Parts: sequence; structure tokens; C-alpha cells
Amino acid sequence: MKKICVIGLGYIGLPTASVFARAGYDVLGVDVNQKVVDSLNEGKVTIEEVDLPELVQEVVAKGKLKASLQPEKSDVFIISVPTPIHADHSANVDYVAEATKGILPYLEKGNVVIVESTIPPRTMDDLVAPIIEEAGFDPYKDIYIAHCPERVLPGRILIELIENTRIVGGITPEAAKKAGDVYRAVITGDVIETEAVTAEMSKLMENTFRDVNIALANELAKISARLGVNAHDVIELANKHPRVNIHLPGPGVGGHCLAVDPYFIIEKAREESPLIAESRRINNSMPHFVIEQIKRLTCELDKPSVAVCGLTYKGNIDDVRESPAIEIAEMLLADERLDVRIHDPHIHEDQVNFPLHSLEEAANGANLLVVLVDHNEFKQFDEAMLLEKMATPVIFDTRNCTKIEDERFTVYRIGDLKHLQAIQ
Ligand code: SAJ
Repeated sequence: MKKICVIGLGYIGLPTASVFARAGYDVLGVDVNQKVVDSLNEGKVTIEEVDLPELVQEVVAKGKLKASLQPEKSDVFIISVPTPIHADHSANVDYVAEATKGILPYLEKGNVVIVESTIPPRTMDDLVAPIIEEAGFDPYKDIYIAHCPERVLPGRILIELIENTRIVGGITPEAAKKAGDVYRAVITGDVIETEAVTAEMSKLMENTFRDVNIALANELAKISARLGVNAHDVIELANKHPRVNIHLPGPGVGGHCLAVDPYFIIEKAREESPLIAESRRINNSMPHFVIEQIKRLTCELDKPSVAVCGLTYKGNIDDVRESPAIEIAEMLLADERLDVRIHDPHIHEDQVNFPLHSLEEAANGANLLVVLVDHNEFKQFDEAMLLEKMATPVIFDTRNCTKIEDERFTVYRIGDLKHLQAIQ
């Protein structure tokens, strides 16, 4: 039976380690955080994910999953550490480099080394392989080195880890085969072997495809504001065509994937990626576009009161990473002309550095209510409450998600601003 060492016990590493342990492998999870290591050894999890606490408890109790600050000799090493971005948007691959260096003392000929972290193209060949070579191995012969990007959706991680198709990119065909076999033993989805750089690019292009298409929808929203067109009607009609799928405009693109991954391509081929770069710029410009509309709406008022609804990067989650809504909230709070109150039922005050309010408090005396996230709570507001509390019943919905029945409300939507008039 094979022994597997998983480096990085985060959202991907811990579920991955648990799934291999459940399949009967002896798994060692490695993390730099002592707390993570200690709690795992007690059978407890430090991240929130459906069914994970039960699975971890079971495999730890059986002795199949253990945690440590240091790796051990293993047949397979899986690296799943974060790749954040620097301030200039270039990828920070330091954790990947450190994790690779960390396994060198335990590495033996014939071992498989898999990187699951999202990485810029050529990282396997230009960074990981040379580190292994420096330790005296021939990375193209002695060790089987591969990139296998993860593509799971939080909330469904344990299901998708087993069912999703896996792309396994080896730095040699043999490496792809050996790494592919590691997954084939435990997953039901297809395992497709390819070159490392193809696997790197395919992961990045999935998220870039989405980012570029959202940029197109956001550009349409801006064009529609200029021309007095309803972008939502345009999208609905255009999407009747069997090969057209225009995405949804919004206040910008957030999250740790779409708002980050395209930069990994740009940094490696700047001159050849103007469309990807421009799409990033368009999506990054959306918070300013939202602010401009709020200013246009409130310009006639002395000290307008604005209720902001939603801070997460998308609906029904508690994640604020790269969230355009946070950027918008901070810009509004910095504007001394405005009285701003913020509400998000999915997040805690310790996630942000400004006060949060209940919906009633935020709406109280508000001249404008701005919806920045499509949480279920905002799809059907308590209209009677809003009518009673708000000074002027005006809503600016940047997600096109609210259903407002009462005709006393004036509702503007990001793709439908044609009748926009200042609140008086
Ligand atoms: N958004 C729009 N308009 C749209 C769709 C999304 O403005 O039409 C915005 C969202 O509000 C959000 C951002 O884009 O701010 C990203 O949301 P998302 O749901 O598109 O994606 P993520 O970042 O939560 O997850 C993505 C997924 N990738 C794809 O759908 C191609 C997921 O499958 C990946 O696992 C994940 O990235 C990842 O880890 O790479």
C-alpha cells in the first residue's frame, strides 16, 4: 500500500489527504501551522466544508491520516499550498518553492511529486524541476513530476474531488502516467494525461475564459448606459442564439480565482495577452462605475444616506477575498459627503474593518439602497419595512437580482440605467 504526503492542509490539501486516507492509503498531512497540525491529530478540522469533519474524524481514528510539521519518506508527494499575487499582480510562487525544497530530504528515486496549486505556465519546468535537480536527481528520469490543477467548488469539494475530470500534466509522459495512476486509484472521474505546461494553461484559461466573458457583459452594461438600452433584455435575446452565452454584468469580479488567475498568464506573455489584460481592467473598473452612478443618483442631496447590501465576492457565501463590494463600500465610506451604513448577513464584523448594521438599521433614513451581492436574502426584500424606513425608496441593484413588486420604489439596475435621475 502506498504512502502519500500532502503538503498544505487548506481547502484543497485537507480534503485531498482525507480522500486518499479513506481509500486505504497511509497519509501524512504537512502544514507550517502548528495549530492546524495539532487539531488534525485530534481528528478536528480547521476549515469549513460539507461532510469533512466526519471524514477527518474517521480516518484519523483509524490511523490512516496523521499530521506533522515535517514531511516523511513517501511514495507520492502532493503539494497544495497557496499561490497569492504580489502587489504588481505577479504570482507569488514562494510557497510552492518552499514546499518543494521541504520534501527534498525525504525524496527517493521513483517517487511521484504532484503540484495541485494554481501556478503560472512553465512553473513545473522552470521552478519545480530545477529545485529537484539541485538535490542531485534527474527530474526527467529519477522523479515523476506533474501538475494536476484542482477545480472543485467549495461546498461540494468531497464530491467533486472524486467525480470531476482531472487533468494531469507531466514534465514527461511517464510522469503524467505515474501521477495519473495516483488519481485513477481513488477517483471515478476521467483522468486525462498531458504535458505540464498544457495542464497549467488549461486551468488558467478556464478562469480566464469566464473573466473575459464577464468583461464583455460589463462593457455591454456601460454601452447600454450610454445608449439608453436595457442590457438584460439584450442578453436574454442574444442568448436565444444556440451558440451565444453572454455572461452577467455586475459590480466587478472577485474571488481568489477569476480575479487572480488571468494575471498568471499576462506575466508570462505580456505582449501577446492584450485581450486578457483589458478584460481585467474592465472588470476592475466596475467598482468605479458603480460609484459614479451612486454619485449621479445622490448629487442633488445635501448629506445623502446610502444603505449598502452585500460585501462578499458572490452570493450566499462568506468569502470576501478580492471582493469588488468591499472596494465599493470602502470608497463610499471614504466619501465625507455621504452617510453610509453597511449590511451583510453572511459575514462577521471581524472580517472587515468597518462597522456592520442590520438591514433595518442600514435602511433607516436611507435615500438609496445599493445591492452589491446576490444573496438570497436580497432577492425578496421586506418591501413594507423598506418603505417605512427609507427616506426615499430608491434601489440600485448592481446584480439584477432583486424582485420589487411595489410601484412606489424606483429601481435602477446596472445594465438598465436609462431613466437614471438624481434623487431629490
Ligand atoms: N461573476 C459576474 N458575472 C457572471 C459570473 C460571475 O460578475 O456572469 C462574478 C461573481 O459575482 C464573482 C466572480 O465573477 O465575483 C467569480 O465568481 P465565479 O462563480 O465565476 O467563480 P469562483 O471564483 O467562485 O470559482 C471559479 C470557478 N471556475 C469556473 O467557473 C471556470 C470554479 O469552478 C473553480 O474551481 C474556481 O474558480 C477555482 O478554484 O479556480
